[in-house]
Amino acid sequence: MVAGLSGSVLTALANTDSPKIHKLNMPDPVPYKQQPLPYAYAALEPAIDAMTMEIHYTKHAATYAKNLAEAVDAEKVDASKVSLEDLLGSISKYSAKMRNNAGGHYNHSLFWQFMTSSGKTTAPSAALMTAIQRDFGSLDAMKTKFNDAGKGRFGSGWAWVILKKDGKLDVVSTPNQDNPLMDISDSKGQPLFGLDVWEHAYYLKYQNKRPDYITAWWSVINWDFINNRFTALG
Ligand code: MN3
Repeated sequence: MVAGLSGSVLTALANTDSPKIHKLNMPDPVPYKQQPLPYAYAALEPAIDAMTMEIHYTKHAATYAKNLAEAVDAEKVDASKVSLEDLLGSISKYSAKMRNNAGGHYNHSLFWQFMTSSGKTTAPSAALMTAIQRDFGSLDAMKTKFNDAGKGRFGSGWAWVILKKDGKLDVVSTPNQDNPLMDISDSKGQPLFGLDVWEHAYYLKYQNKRPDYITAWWSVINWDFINNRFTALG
């Protein structure tokens, strides 16, 4: 994973001509296997409690990775040749098991990176802030739209800020473990960052108060990672 890599390394990865690296998808392709969590379970307290993080990472996310491996095997995908991003882009060709678990594994692999220890979060870069102001009016307006997408997602799913083909940022939400890279998605684009609004992501601490979880989440957002990702996606 790319945790801890400097911006110059990310840029170098993004500029590599390897067919496995899609400049418009990821600064570094997301591996098929679950990677170590880049911080301790308690690192995101008080916004997200340690027990929620431990169960989320060791049970929920680990299961997506395990089930993805089974689907990859059963459906004869050569993971050394097909990037996870490419798989998601043609997910309509595969089973529901592949869709749910490739999405689940990919979304969580990114989600851990979208967060950082409380108090260490920074701010959007000048370039990202310019795009936010252009496409939403202000950072607060973007946050409101994102929060509404998370609150309004009925049942389980994700809220996202995506970079669309036309170069503009937008806020969307996807059901279950779908994401905007999937060919079956109503809202397509490159995910810049996103938030898990499944109950398993917040219920121990917040119970039915999903809006409180969403509000608290902004205190642990990892702008450094997102800034580098925005540069690599552009
Ligand atoms: Mn989850």
